[in-house]
Amino acid sequence: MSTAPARPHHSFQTDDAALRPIAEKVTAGQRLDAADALALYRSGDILAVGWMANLVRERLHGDRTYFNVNRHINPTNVCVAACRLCAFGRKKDSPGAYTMALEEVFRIAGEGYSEAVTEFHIVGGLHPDLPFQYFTDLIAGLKQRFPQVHLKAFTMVEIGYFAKRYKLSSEEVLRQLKEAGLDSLPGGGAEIFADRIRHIICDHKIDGDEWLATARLAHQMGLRSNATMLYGHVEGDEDRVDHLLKLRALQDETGGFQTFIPLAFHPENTALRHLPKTTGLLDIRQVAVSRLVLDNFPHIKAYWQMLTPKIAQISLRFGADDLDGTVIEEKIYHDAGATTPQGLRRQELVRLITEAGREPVERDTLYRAVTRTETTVSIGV
Ligand code: V47
Repeated sequence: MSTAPARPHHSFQTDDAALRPIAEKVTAGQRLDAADALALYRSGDILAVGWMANLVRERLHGDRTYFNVNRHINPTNVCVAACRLCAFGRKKDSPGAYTMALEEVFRIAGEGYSEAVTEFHIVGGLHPDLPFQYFTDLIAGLKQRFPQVHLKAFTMVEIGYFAKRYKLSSEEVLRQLKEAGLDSLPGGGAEIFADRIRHIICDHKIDGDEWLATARLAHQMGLRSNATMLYGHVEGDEDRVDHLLKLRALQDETGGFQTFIPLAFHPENTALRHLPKTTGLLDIRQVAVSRLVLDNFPHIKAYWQMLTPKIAQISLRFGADDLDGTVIEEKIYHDAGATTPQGLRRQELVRLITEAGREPVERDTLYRAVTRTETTVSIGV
């Protein structure tokens, strides 16, 4: 397979005068402010924006591009929240509502096992009737059956709901889940922090400040997490900038975020289905702006399930250093009309990365390199 050399690069060039001072800051390793971030969103010169994001990406990671072999498990789609952005949640008596018995969760977890999964990504709806023990038993049962698999489970929104529903503090919820075997938390549920937008897209779940407070707490308790932003619906550039700056401020405080994942809104089958889908240019710009503004986040993930493998591949030259995983059986975006395949095999991820002139590195959830032979898997420390 022929691979284009990643270097040498051309020097920075742009016709957009607003980008010149930003390029100076980026080259000097200085932090960008809100006005800079807005200028990046509004610039017509996407290649210049990408050039800067790529510089930062290569400073941090060279050509290394991460992926993992994971499996998503969504134990229930029953949800009290009814977010307008979501096509996945169901009221408990509605057609299509499901809740897995724990044995079913364990069976499904085992199905992808021959692919040597290193991570289970577990998120679900806010179910009003399950006891808290369902969740602690789910984590403990998976840990017992698959001790080498990292359990990345429950968004800040689920943690907040468990606290409210079971009348526990968020700290106690996290403590019990951690004791059961929870290893880290995914980045979902952040959406857009600004109240005005949150009221439109997801009125009935924790607000932006609570999301951030829960992430802070998790990090203080030694749990790493990711962070997301849902873009391409009713938010404006200012709302995106506000979201990114709030995440950056919290990361300055805790250092607990590993990866930022911009999530492109999929309108189909949601209450916002009249909205258009995001365009390729917006997707790529969002990856680049994220890389430039979130200077303290180690990784920017181009989640191929959301972006399509084609856009995710291109974004590897616009700031992203991670493609996420093989993701066997994804439901949340496929319910919202995603047409991407449900899972990509390892070799296909490797091909996407190599053809982008990058070096594929299989990682575990904590970004340690995974080495495989025919019969063994070992994780570097
Ligand atoms: O929070 C829901 C989003 C998120 C729709 O941490 C939708 O590694 C688009 O957070 N269109 C959950 N998006 C997924 C998530 C995630 C994914 C991959 C990796 C990681 C990680 C986290 O999905 C929700 C919400 O923002 N979502 N409905 C929709 N119609």
